[in-house]
Amino acid sequence: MRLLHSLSVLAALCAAPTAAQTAGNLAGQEPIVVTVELGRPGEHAFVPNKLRFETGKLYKLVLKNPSNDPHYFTSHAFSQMIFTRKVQVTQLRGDKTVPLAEFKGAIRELEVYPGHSAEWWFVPVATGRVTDLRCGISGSDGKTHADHGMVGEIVIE
Ligand SMILES: [Cu+2]
Repeated sequence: MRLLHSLSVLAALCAAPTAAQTAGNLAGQEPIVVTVELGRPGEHAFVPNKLRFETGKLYKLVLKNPSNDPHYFTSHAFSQMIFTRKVQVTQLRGDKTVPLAEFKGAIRELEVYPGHSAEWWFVPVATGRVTDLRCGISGSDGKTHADHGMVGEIVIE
């Protein structure tokens, strides 16, 4: 993991004297939407399990859980390479996704329950490749979902 020396990225994130102003600056940007499925019925996996982001861009990572089990999206290394703008809990009503709640501040991991989804809005601020993406939930067999292959890789360029 290597911190960027790019002044433009730092300026975009740090120049504003308050967090509210930073959020305001980012609010004007259209996010790049990336969707990851957390499991599928009978399958413990991230789909896709390789994610790629670029520093300085605003992303909306949609974490959808179409499976019958709760799942975590956990990567502590990744959480240290991004600036989180917000996390939104959403609900599908008809064909519209409606936000139910919004969280701001440093986020380390998310758990999404079966049939639901959450959106992690962030800007990557450091480059690197991390392989600690995993779901640490234990199944009835005593093994974690990660043991069953629910792991992944994240690259930030
Ligand atoms: Cu899981």
